[in-house]
Amino acid sequence: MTSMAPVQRLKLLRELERKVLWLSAWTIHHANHIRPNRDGLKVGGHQASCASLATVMTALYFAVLKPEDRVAVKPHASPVFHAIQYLFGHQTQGKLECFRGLGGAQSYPSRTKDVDDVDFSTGSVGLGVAMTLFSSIVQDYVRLKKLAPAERRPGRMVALVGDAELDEGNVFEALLEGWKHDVRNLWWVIDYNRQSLDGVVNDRLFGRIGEMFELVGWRVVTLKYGKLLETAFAQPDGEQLRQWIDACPNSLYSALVFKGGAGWREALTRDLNQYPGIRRILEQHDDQALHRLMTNLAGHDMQAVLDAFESIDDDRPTCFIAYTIKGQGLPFAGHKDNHSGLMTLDQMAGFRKGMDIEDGQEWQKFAGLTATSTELEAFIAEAPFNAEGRRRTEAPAVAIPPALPKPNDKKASTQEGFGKILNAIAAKDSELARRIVTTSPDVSVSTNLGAWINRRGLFGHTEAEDVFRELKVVSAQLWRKTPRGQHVELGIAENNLFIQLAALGLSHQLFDTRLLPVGTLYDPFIARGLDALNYACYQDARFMVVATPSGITLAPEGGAHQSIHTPLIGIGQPGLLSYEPAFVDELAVLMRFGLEHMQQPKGSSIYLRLSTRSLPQPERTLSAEQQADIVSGGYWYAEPGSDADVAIVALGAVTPEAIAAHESIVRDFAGAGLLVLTSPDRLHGDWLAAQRQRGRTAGIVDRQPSPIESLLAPLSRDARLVTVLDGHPLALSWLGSVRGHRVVPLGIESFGQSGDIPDLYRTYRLDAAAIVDAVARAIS
Ligand SMILES: Cc1ncc(C[n+]2csc(CCOP(=O)(O)OP(=O)(O)O)c2C)c(N)n1
Ligand SMILES: [Mg+2]
Repeated sequence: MTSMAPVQRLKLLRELERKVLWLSAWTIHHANHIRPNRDGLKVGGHQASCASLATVMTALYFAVLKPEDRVAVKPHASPVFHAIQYLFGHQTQGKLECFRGLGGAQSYPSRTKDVDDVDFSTGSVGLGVAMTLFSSIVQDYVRLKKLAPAERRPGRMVALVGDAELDEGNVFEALLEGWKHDVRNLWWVIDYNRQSLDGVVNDRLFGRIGEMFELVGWRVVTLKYGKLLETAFAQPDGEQLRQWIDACPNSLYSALVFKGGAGWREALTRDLNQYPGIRRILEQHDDQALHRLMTNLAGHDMQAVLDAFESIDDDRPTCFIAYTIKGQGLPFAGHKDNHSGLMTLDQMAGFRKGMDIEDGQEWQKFAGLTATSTELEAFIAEAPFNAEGRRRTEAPAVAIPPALPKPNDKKASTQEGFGKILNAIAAKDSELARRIVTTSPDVSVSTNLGAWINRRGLFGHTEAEDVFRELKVVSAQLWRKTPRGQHVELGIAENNLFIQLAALGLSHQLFDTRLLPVGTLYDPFIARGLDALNYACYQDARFMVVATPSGITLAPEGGAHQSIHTPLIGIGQPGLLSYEPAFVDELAVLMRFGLEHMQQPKGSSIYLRLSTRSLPQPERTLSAEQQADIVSGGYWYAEPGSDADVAIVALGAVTPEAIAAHESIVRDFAGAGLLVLTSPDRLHGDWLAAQRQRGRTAGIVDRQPSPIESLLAPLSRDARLVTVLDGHPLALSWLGSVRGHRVVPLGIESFGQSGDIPDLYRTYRLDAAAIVDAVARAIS
């Protein structure tokens, strides 16, 4: 590669750019027009959005990127990505033919579903962009601590960003956080095609974008005009042409791009005819040439793109604003409605002809190009990006000790327990302690991470002393930043928390070293970052999220901070296993399990819903069997008699009320049981899995009951269940379907209000009396 003459390299890259444009458009066309359509539904794909990034992506993947770089591709440029991987030999024709079909190349690049080396999944606009920023923090975190293999070079975290993505607030939340953390090795390439989904992006907004990046310390490189236009500007009166384009509103420019040569001629004649130099330019260009000139933006000028990328040789974060045309080279270029536009059969036939591709040669890698296959193959084989083979790493798991230290307080909340368990881990120098990294959006102290941070310190690129400590102002909290620190403190932005966790939770695959990320936030604010949480899980990132306080049990803090439906999120969110322990000994078991489960190939992330309510702790030493029950989702706190007619089922902080209610009903219902659950999510999932398994093995042997089926087995057929949790009752009401028991579900269905626990539990019918009432109702 290095030996190749620049002219030759440019020539080959231009050829590949044509091919990438062709393949992306053809992949979409094939899925929509050639592959049989069985359900009449539009398949879709974004030919125009692909076209605007063809030059930039060709330059990056075939010339600029190195194996250590990691890229988030704008979601709707997925076919461009797959086309490039196809040329590299990492993607198959079969999967391209099946684009957007089952098992085919994905609509939007997916780490877990695509086979061709996707670094970051994208889809929900804005999130992939932020993901690169938080990954750069992780890269520095592992590098400064020397956790990654010594030979690993720092890579650039690259986002290919649609201009309309910059309307997503999470991008700016991330930018600010990145500035605070002094992020490095970050490239954001903005595909400035001036169009979004519905129309043309706002001129006023974009006038400010560059300044915003500069404000937070980024270098801004604008790729505005290509070499043809620059040459025209250098001619007499050329400056008038530059000023005209500079002042041209986005909507007019886009419309003229669509109209083509005649449109440009008419507009320029109207506005600039008084300049002899402009008249000369108009005379020298026929319509086709004039169109080529006027659309010669730098984002489509291979040399300009290469120059811009290759001019950067430091690690300062850089924003490239690449002026492009949505649909460049396609019949609907520039049209404001082109976002989901697909070429018609006729348009595709014309486009194919223009590409010199014969009927039947559509998937051939080099059909229609002028360079020989040998030249192109050799060039592709030498792309620096692939120099080290497979880029995804798989760092080994960290061994978790058989038991975590367990605090022995007689009364405690699960939140305190969490803080103490982490503190005890922090106190020892172990591999486990070294690998845990915590993060929180300005609620570290109030979620009990304080002791951990005191011992392990805050993470920062450079040493920063705790000023309060230096000035001898007494504080329980040490706030010293060092590269050795193991807590990444974030500002209040739950989106950032979840994307930071996503990045930390992929360290074993992105940066070849295992981290055990633990993030804390208030339970209600999971909803604030929910799309980012979903995004993290979608990528199969592995972390533990600890949400506390939860429910109405935080009592005096009132309605705004009460979480009601988070237990349903815990059940409904794939890739996230949720637990809500009542007692600290359960929590210790679950944290241990979670840290291990997070690292299993078939594991997942973990969500612990905790509480600030201090509960009397049971005096017990959990046997191995009890520990296994806690992990599988629940256990009989009070065993039911055989053929019992009633049982109370409790989850989390309201367990003492269930215990009290149980004590009072056993007088009347001797065999009544009390089932304490730790995870409706786990029980529900295993119940469904057992049924599916049975479906598959029907008639053979496997009648293995799932844990909840075994738990409910001792009850009589028509026993009644009263379920209770500090959250939406639906989280437990499904238990009635397991064995056909009737359920009276208690829980929270409306916004709460402030109060103390006795008042609130009475008002929302979670107290012992309400549970006893519900039992009476159930029985009658
Ligand atoms: C969070 C989210 N909201 C809405 C969408 C639907 N959507 C997909 S692309 C798009 C517009 C993208 O415009 P831009 O980023 O400028 O990309 P272009 O197609 O112009 O390249 C929208 C609204 C989405 N993918 N994600
Ligand atoms: Mg756009």
